[in-house]
Amino acid sequence: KQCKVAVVGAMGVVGSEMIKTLEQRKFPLSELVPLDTSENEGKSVKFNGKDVPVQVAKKGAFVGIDIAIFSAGAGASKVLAPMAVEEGAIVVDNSSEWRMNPEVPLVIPEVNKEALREHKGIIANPNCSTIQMLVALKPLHDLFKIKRVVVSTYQAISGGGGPAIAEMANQAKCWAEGSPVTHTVYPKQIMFNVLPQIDIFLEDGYTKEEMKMVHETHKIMDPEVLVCPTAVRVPVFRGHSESINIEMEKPCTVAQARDIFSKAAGITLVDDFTKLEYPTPLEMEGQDDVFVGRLREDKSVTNGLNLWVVADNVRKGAALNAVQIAETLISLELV
Ligand code: 11C
Repeated sequence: KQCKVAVVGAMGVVGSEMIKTLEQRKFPLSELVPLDTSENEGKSVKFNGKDVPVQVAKKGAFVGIDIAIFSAGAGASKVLAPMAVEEGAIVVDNSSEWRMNPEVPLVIPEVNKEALREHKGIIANPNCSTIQMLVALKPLHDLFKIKRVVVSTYQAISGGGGPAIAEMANQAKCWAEGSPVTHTVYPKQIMFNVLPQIDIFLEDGYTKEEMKMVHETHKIMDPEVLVCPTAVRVPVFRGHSESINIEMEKPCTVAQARDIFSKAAGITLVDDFTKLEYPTPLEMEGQDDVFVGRLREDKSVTNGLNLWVVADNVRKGAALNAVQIAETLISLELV
């Protein structure tokens, strides 16, 4: 089936990557409709070598659209996603707005694509840090049942979009020139620093980003898995890394885990410490897979394992996962 696809937030970091991903994966498109705010009207995006004009995302813009992929922020999704559904589109939304709504499937195709069958018009794309963690953990959970996860993230600044990327680039420039280094996007200087804060703090001292990892894991994979998260921003442009410690019900050796990861969908194993082989965000940038390495037995607990997981947050963490959801909707004949 050929679909007419709208990308809402087409001029943003993730929206642009969505358009690139649709082109690279030869998505069965009859027409691409880039939508954005009125400020961007008249601009255009490149798609398959042609300039496609950006239209305004507003009432009436979704008539005739089969699938609308949104990356326009929670506020815009709140208003525009129901409007798009009313006008006949299926919405794949990258924001946090709809993720925990019980009527809305929250989907990582490698983990829970069957949840798509329950959709009522809106499908949510999970948070980037959850996506890469669960792509890595699901194959182990299926075989050994994970009881508890302790995860510390090392998240790239592109998670904060264009303004965050510009802020760190500017901080590097100012530092090199010897001028004062300022900040407005992040609460403190990010260049040459590490911030143990992503998003706002909640009453108990956890951040919203940390709690997304807990709640989304429960909705997507298993409500019984205990998750203890610490989300940290690091001065990396693109690619989130995660140090993950798991405790399982059944024993799993490092050799078994390596064998499982080397065969799992959406995962590339990069794990040979004797050759200094392990994934880093700089090397994995622009790639589709979730990269797993540094596999070690946790000798301090029974059935424990440590792993290091890296993925491009703009790609598998956002744009690619959304496009894969759209592809799966077509393959399951849900469009
Ligand atoms: C970050 N994870 O790295 C955030 C960005 O809920 O979609 C994505 C926020 C979200 O800053």
